[in-house]
Amino acid sequence: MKLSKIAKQLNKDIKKYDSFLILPHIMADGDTIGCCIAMARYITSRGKKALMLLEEKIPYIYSFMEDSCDMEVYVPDKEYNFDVCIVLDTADINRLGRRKSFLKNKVSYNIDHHKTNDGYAMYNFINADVSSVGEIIYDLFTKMKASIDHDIAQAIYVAIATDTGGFRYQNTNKNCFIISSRLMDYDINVEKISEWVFERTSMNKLYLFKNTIKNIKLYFDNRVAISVLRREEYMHLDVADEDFEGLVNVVKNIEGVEVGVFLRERNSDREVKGSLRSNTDEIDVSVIAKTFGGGGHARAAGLSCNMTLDQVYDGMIEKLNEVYGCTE
Ligand SMILES: [Mn+2]
Repeated sequence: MKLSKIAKQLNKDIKKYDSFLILPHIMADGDTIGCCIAMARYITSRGKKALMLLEEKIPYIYSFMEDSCDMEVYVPDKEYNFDVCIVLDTADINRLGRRKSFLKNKVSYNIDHHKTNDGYAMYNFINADVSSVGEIIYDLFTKMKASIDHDIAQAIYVAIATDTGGFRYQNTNKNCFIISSRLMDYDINVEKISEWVFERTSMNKLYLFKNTIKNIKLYFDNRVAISVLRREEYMHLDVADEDFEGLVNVVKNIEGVEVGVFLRERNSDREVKGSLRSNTDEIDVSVIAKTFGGGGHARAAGLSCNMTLDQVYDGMIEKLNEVYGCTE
């Protein structure tokens, strides 16, 4: 569907229906959170009910936006009454976790920028050429002639800024800057947002960084860097999924490294979560992630699977060996 069609349809549905459920993906990041807040707040400003329903507690670094809209953590067996369901930045319906059944028999929207998105909703808009869903939401709101306020502008800015790694990643484009400059008209405080989202390091995170660096191994003439964290290394800390975010950059940013991989055991030693980054157009890491049930973008992909860390590690080396030849 074209964006102008989605805009028209959504305008119609906001007029027609009373209650909206806005869903971010599991282990929510800045893009999905920012977009959901912007959407929920906008719908509320039109006099309708909108609830942002998260799978897990909002990560601390985004908690400064908590009051921008109605938000809750999903409670099993609780009754949620709504007419329309809007899913943002979610490549795959399974990335909704326990909330995926909400789409059944409902008017539903799926707005995303992952090329692997198969269009699981009633109305789908997928554009893999943009930096973030934040970019799409801004363009959508413009087409809808939506009125924006400070909190909506701030949320869209967070979405774009985080998915582009602070306007540093390859997906950063002209439109990111054009949109952000327009958002500045709403007096958003870039310094405050950056401090919350990018700058501070908790003691726990420092510890994770230290171990991630310690565990780095280089392969294939230093073109591949892999690091891991095992449960025994961090179980004694009060850490959440969000604390592991960005650790993959430690391996990605090593000079000369083309592929950076970060793997960790999650809730058991048979549950692995991984992040993959590519610094070259020659290697599409989403293809590698896919062989472990994951997905994502060519330069940034992720996976989550029920295998041991060693199994994933060895499988990963094997996959990379296909690309880099058998010197290791
Ligand atoms: Mn995104």
